[in-house]
Formats: sequence, C-alpha cells, structure tokens
Amino acid sequence: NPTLPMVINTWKFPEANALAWRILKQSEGGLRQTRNAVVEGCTKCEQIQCDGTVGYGGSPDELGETTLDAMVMDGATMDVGAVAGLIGVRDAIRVARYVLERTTHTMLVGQGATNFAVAMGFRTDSLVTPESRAMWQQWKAQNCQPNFWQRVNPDPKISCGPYAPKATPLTRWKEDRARTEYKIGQQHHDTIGMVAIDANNQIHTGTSTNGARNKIPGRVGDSPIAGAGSYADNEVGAAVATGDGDIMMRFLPTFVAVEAMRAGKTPAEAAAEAVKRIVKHYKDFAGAVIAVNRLGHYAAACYGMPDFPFVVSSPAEATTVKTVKCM
Ligand code: SD4
Repeated sequence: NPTLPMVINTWKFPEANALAWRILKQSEGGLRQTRNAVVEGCTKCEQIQCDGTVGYGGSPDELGETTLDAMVMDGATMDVGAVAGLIGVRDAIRVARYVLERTTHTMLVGQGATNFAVAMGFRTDSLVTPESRAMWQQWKAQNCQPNFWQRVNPDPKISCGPYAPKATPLTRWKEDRARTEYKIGQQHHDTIGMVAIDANNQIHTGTSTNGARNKIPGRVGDSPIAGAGSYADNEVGAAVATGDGDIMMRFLPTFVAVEAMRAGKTPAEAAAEAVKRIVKHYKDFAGAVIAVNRLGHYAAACYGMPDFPFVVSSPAEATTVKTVKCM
C-alpha cells in the first residue's frame, strides 16, 4: 500500500509529526509502533510547548494554573487511556499511556491523575511559567468582576469569576485565536491531535492540550474524551478534532466521522459530516476534524476560521504541511 505507513496531525506542528514519523519508520514491523509514534510525537509538542496551547505554561485558568488534558486510543483493542485536568505533571500523554497500559480504567482526573503519575515515576513540576503568569494577570486586570461569592465570603485569591459571562468560552477561543494570529502572523497553535497507521493497518490516535484559556478550574474539554478529541478503529479508520471543545464534546465528532466512514463515506465526506452536525446548532462554532481511513486516505474539514493547517507524513510526502479552506 503506497499510502502507508502514515502520520497526520492537527495544526502546523511539524516537529511532532517528524518525530512520530521517525519512530514509525524506525520500528517498522515492531509491536505497537503506532502507539510509540503518537505518544512521543505529542510529547514533543508538550515539551516545546507547541506555541503555547500544548503542554505546560499555557492557557492559565481563572486561578492562573495550567492543567493538561490528553488521551491515547488503540484502534486494535479499542482501549483508551486519558488524563484530564492533570496538575503539576508535564507529560500528559505519557501519563495517559500509563493509564491505558497499567490500569483497567479509561480516565484519571485532577489530583488523582497526578498521584497516579507520581506512583508511576513521573516528575512533578510547576506548570506555570512567567509567560502564563503574565497572561493570567493581564486577563485578571481586564476581567475582574466581583461575584456573588465574594460578597458573601471575600477571598482575595479568587477575585474573578467563576464566570464573567461577558466572554463565553466560545468567544474566548475565537478571541484568543485572533489575538495570537495577529501577534505571530500565520502561525496557528492549538490542540495536537495525531493519527498513526502502520503498514499493517494498525492505528493509534492521541491528543494533548492545555485546554481553554481562562477556564473555570475543573473545566475539561473534548480532547481527552474518546469519540470527541479522537477515535480509532482498525476496521475503519480514525479521526482527530480541534477547536472549541466545550461545544465539540456535545457532538462526539470523531466518533461521528469514523462511523460515517464505516457506513461507506469517504474521509472528506465523513469529516464534513462531523463538522456540519455541530454547525447546524452552533453557527459561531470554530473547529476542525481530520478523518483518515484504514488505508491512509485522509481529509480535513473545518469551520469558523479561514483555513486549517495540518501535517502529513507518508511514503509519498514526509512531514508536509497542508492547508484546507474552511466551509
Ligand atoms: C479544548 N479542544 O480544550 C481544546 C482546545 C483546542 O484548538 O482544540 N484548541 O477545548
């Protein structure tokens, strides 16, 4: 099959793609090479903080903390490992892999996920950086509104929210995009979602993100949820999503895309269907879905932004950035 093996990921994150591709090629024929590729590819993004929205030091919540969501899914066994609201550990998708491999559970959250990571030997670290602290302070200065609880029980630590309804998570996501695009030109930067397929049609998907900026502590997005952030089934193919997770997770877009392909749709039709289901109800939605069939044929659909870049490696194209126009 000339289209396999392959690696594809959301946004212009070529470093992650290149590493995943190298791992996949090096370990050709090896067991679980697609898992290694996806986990280490996304880890690369966590480490280099792929423009601030993957890994530590980005998207501070209302209290200035960064928390991480990540998942990995095995399309052979339909096994999933995920962490959500992970605090104090930087290696979100590697911890998600341990949840997959060392537990019978699917998802661990918050401090429980941290405790598990520590038990597995991961290092704890602050996820706050001078940049994320400055981002948070700027937001606080602009958005502080005394709320009900502060009148009842003033707490100097919590001087904003929960919820200044002036900016919903949706508009925040769009505003963030507009702001950062303005700042750094064409560089897009958001959740990494990655699909790896080997020459034997073995599939893994993974995601990693620090979620939505200024979120209420405890908020979890679509990225660590199977069928929302990503979905894989060796019999059919896989999909990954990025965008306004608060909206997307109501529609399970990656599950929808895989099921559409199972029903005979092309990857392009499947990705479009997943996005259209959301847009039907939320005209302000912004996000994207990549769909890949088990043979490695792929397509992306997006909405709410001019275009959407993604990166592909296959025998025909090594770490190639592509862009699709949004509907
Ligand atoms: C979230 N889906 O937590 C993530 C954010 C994202 O591109 O994908 N940004 O809502």
